[in-house]
Amino acid sequence: EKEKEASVEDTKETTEKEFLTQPLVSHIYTADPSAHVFDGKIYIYPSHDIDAGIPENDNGDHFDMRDYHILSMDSIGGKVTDHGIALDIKDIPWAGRQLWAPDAAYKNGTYYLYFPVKDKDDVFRIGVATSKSPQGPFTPEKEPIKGSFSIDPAVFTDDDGTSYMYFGGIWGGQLQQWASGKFDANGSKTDLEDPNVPALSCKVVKLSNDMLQFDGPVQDVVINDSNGKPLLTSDHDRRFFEGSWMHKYNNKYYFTYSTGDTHYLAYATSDKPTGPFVYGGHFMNPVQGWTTHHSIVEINGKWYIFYHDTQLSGKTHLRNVKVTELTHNPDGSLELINP
Ligand code: FUB
Repeated sequence: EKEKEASVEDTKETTEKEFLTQPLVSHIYTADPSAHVFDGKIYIYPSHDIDAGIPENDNGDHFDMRDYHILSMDSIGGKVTDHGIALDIKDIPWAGRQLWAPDAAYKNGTYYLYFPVKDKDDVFRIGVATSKSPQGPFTPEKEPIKGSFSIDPAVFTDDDGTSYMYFGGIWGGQLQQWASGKFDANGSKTDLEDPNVPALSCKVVKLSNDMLQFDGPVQDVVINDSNGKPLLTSDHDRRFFEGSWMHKYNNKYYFTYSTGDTHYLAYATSDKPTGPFVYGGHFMNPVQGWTTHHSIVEINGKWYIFYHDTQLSGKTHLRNVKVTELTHNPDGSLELINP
């Protein structure tokens, strides 16, 4: 009887281990997974990659996504359900092209889907859509969020109920074109183009109580090294590029992000959600494919990272989401993952 029990346990463990290395779904391409637990169920809000036939370039034009599908599962290792189209670009009145990495939040009986998309002038803005169900369908607001720009919104609600949006991305994400505060159509296509100045920062802003607007100034997410010096533009291994996320662990705020052209996931910590943050290190080595994008979530007392690679297609714009465990070391550092 004992042997039988042990073998059932072994099989369970093998199945979970296998699940943790495989794409969550293979019937569509998915990327940029923002995972949340709503009502005891795991929901994943990913980009839906398609092959639009657009040649690859540094601007990311080949990422020409047109809708979102939401995935859910009851537990890690459980069956994954695709809930179909939750939001279509054709239903967003102000949208031009490229529905990039979304995130979701819940407040007072409503679910919010935040999404970056280029407007009709080809400038990235961030929009919000609402639903009474975490799986959608979502109805978009008529206009983008006032004062929003760039890409990759990540919404974090602190224990006191205050919600913050982190957003931004350089290169194709256009953050550098907003360096003066106004969009510069002829601005740099990469960064500040000065290796010795502090690197461009991700942005953070408080959200209004109705979760539909910014409430207060857009601030820089400052990341300093352990000597209190800001990371510089030339510091490609450590500086912020795109794909931010925020989670709180042991009363510390962990700002996590992609280093883009060096393909790492890195973290920085602070005692406050708005920083300044102290650079901590890499916590995931490069995945297969150019982009790396993640979210971090606690599920039944264990921490997981949802991320993507290109295992199914071998093509950088046709990605697949995955999940694996994340370890917080006793000293507060994050254990490095070799995906
Ligand atoms: O999916 C398009 C873009 O690729 C995302 O917005 C970035 O974070 C990168 O994953």
